[in-house]
Amino acid sequence: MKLYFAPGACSLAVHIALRETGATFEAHQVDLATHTLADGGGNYFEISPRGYVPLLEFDDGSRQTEGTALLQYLADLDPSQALIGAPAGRRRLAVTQWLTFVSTELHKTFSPWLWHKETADSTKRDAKLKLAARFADMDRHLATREFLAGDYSVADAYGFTIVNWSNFLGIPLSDFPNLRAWMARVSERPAVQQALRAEGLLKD
Ligand SMILES: N[C@@H](CCC(=O)N[C@@H](CS)C(=O)NCC(=O)O)C(=O)O
Repeated sequence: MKLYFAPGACSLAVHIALRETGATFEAHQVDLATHTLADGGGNYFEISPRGYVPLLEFDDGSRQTEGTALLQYLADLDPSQALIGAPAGRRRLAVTQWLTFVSTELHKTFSPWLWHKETADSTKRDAKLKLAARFADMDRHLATREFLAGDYSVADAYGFTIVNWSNFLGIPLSDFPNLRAWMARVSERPAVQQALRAEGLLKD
């Protein structure tokens, strides 16, 4: 498998899941400012017509996108399904609920601001207010739990990736101690450390 990623982008969640499940993969870096491949400058739109990461390319050359779908697929490759839970089970429902929450309530509130610094101040203000309300929800939820859906899951990898964008945009998490403790717990996982290091986001 090949993973197309950009450092710290939402593709980091898929990168983490690949490492958590021990899958064999090659990582190909994309420059999202120019939509070119970092290793050779090829046009990324020829690989991903929307120009988005993450994208997984399989050994037969077929390509699939949409982070939440890729995370569920990768979690299911592990026979234990520890990162997602059994089909039709309550844990599966909780994990997919949190994946959807992260995608629709957090990810798409942060972007396009994250990728377009010229975003109007009024839009940034609205985004910050909505994110603060959602972070407060998560903080309450995490007051009595270590992870979003019981044990660690792909929802935590995705949530960590997106909440981490607060650092890039200078959004303080000081009002959310349980959220910060959860971020720290997720960041300590060896697969997360490896993915952050491989993307150049952690220095020795
Ligand atoms: N619906 C896609 C969205 C992916 C997405 O927003 N990717 C961003 C990085 S986090 C991107 O590649 N942006 C580049 C662009 O907008 O040109 C998914 O959930 O996987």
